[in-house]
Amino acid sequence: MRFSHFAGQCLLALSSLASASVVPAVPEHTLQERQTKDSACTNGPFSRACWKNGFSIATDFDLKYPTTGKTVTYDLTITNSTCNPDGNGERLCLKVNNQYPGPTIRAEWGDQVVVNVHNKMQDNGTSIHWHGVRQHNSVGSDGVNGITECPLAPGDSKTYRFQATQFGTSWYHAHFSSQYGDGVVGPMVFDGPASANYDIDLGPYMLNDWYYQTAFQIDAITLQNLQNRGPPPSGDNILINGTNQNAKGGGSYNKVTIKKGKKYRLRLINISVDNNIRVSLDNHMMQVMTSDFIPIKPYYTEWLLIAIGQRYDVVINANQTAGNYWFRANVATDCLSANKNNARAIWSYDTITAGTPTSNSYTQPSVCTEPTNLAPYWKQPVPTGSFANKPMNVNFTRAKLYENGDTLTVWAINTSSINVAWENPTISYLMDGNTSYPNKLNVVPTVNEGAWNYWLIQAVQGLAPVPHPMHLHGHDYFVIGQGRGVYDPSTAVLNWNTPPRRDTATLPGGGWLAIAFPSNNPGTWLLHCHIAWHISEGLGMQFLEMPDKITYPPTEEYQRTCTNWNNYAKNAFYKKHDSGL
Ligand SMILES: *[C@@H]1O[C@H](CO)[C@@H](O)[C@H](O)[C@H]1NC(C)=O
Ligand SMILES: *[C@@H]1O[C@H](CO)[C@@H](O)[C@H](O)[C@H]1NC(C)=O
Ligand SMILES: *[C@@H]1O[C@H](CO)[C@@H](O)[C@H](O)[C@H]1NC(C)=O
Ligand SMILES: *[C@@H]1O[C@H](CO)[C@@H](O)[C@H](O)[C@H]1NC(C)=O
Ligand SMILES: *[C@@H]1O[C@H](CO)[C@@H](O)[C@H](O)[C@H]1NC(C)=O
Ligand SMILES: *[C@@H]1O[C@H](CO)[C@@H](O)[C@H](O)[C@H]1NC(C)=O
Ligand SMILES: *[C@@H]1O[C@H](CO)[C@@H](O)[C@H](O)[C@H]1NC(C)=O
Ligand SMILES: *[C@@H]1O[C@H](CO)[C@@H](O)[C@H](O)[C@H]1NC(C)=O
Ligand SMILES: [Cu+2]
Repeated sequence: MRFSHFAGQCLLALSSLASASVVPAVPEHTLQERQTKDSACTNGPFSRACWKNGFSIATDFDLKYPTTGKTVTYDLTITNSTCNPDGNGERLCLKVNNQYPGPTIRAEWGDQVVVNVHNKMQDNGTSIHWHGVRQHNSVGSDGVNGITECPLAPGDSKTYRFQATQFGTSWYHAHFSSQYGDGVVGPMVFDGPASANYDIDLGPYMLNDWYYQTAFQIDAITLQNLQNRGPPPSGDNILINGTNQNAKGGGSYNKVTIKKGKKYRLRLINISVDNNIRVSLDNHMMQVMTSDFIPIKPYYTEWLLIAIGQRYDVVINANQTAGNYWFRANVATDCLSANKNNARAIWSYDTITAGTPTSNSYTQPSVCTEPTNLAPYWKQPVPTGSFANKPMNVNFTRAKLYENGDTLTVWAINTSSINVAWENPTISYLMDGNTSYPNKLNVVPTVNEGAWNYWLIQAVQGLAPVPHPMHLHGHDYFVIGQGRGVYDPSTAVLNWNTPPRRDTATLPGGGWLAIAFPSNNPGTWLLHCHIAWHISEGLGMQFLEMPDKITYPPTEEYQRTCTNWNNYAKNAFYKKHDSGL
């Protein structure tokens, strides 16, 4: 019955549809064919692949996206306050609109998003990055202080403007050193089609590590870490959507009520600073349908490992015996993540009395590997290229980030740790036509428009094998391969035909990550490890792409924020103490 419903409403290539719960693997299409598959069908519980006005899950959003003509506007005010998300006690918290985590930014695919950010903190600048947003022709809204803007000084405001050219789940966070670990973070949802059907959208479900010291304190310990380059301090707790009990039992669990027979879409987002998390709902398989902003061929899993910055949208079928079930978010110790407590939430069917679950966990996997079955819904092969001759070596070393400063623990890409000058962003060099970028900006040019960039990121051997979640701004890159040890072209397994595509993928501990992306987005785009301590310690570089075609931010606002920042910085109590990112 559901099947005919679906088929009747959606004219997509769904003739091989077997059941309403699973959108089947589509026949393989080339990029060109894909553009002809959009249809006029309407989105609904049984036709989530559809959207409207000729756009659908089949739309190639690199080339085409709706322009709704609608503008959604948000005001985000950042204040220095306190919070107590797990009952352990109040601590400093940099809140957004008086909330931790911050409010959800929600728009529809194709909308223009306008966000006015007001910095009402006393002692920090800020810049807000809209994680995963392509920023097509709007690099000035990418929110990376020292690269795309000067930080916003205390008391100043700035308007970010961008179009939601893709759909799905993401988050926003500050890029001012490790500030987002203290609270400047929130979810972002762009409504659009999906590759699996569901009845109810539960919205974002954020997962993160939580520390009883502030992020700036932990970061300082990590940078000064003289104990033989030892690991950073462990987190104290994990939060699920901003809450959990603490190890001593105070605080409260997040609670979700579900109805038997309904299918729920849950938007999982890892907003951690340093911990890989594995999640599971007892007795309920999760049907995974996205990786970051990319719809995938849906598959079922018991446990899902999520690295920092990554998102997975899943569908949960409430078809078990009505009862209370644990939702678990465990620290992935096999990924060398360390935290003193795991998190739980309680999911209850609406027909029973909500109470403490007695449900049992699925067996937790013990190997730290990113999910391997993330084939994009629309297959997009990548032209074969070579990775052999230009590795970017990720090294752990010690260096001075400043003249006359301490020797610090730093990460480096090819012996150079990124270290931006907040008052002199890369965009200023570009506007001035000054191509003498200092080495510490780690500027790497991309190939010309339309051609493909192939990069091998290689961990230097002999270091602690920490996995690094590598995030690229301005693109969803293609993950051509991942492996342990040193990349060997004669044995490496590369996937050119159905590579996963996303904006954050893991460089395996002591291993390599081979990525590809076409030059099609003018701007300067940060590639960095999303472990807050690691980018603070320099693990990043920027790709300068099609500089002749960059659309610059409005000059007046750009100059004003830089002037205000320079005036503030001269007398600021706290100084920059790290890469600035
Ligand atoms: C927040 O307030 C505390 C206490 O007044 C102060 O020490 C700290 O520097 C402030 N932080 C920011 C980012 O404004
Ligand atoms: C930001 O504020 C925190 C205190 O809340 C302080 O520890 C840190 O040094 C400040 N950073 C900068 C660069 O202002
Ligand atoms: C998690 O929190 C966000 C924002 O506060 C809210 O919109 C969402 O509904 C919550 N998710 C669940 C599953 O409760
Ligand atoms: C978030 O990502 C970090 C680092 O990649 C990881 O250690 C942690 O387990 C992840 N958290 C969740 C809930 O998946
Ligand atoms: C519940 O739903 C899952 C996922 O759709 C399915 O695999 C399973 O067979 C269903 N179980 C029952 C008891 O219907
Ligand atoms: C990194 O260093 C290697 C070895 O010296 C070199 O081949 C490669 O081109 C460098 N990569 C970048 C991005 O500069
Ligand atoms: C990595 O850093 C160490 C310590 O500074 C240095 O001896 C080594 O040459 C570096 N290796 C590479 C490949 O850059
Ligand atoms: C270009 O930038 C460099 C590094 O900041 C600076 O030393 C130099 O004066 C600049 N050149 C011009 C022509 O502005
Ligand atoms: Cu890292």
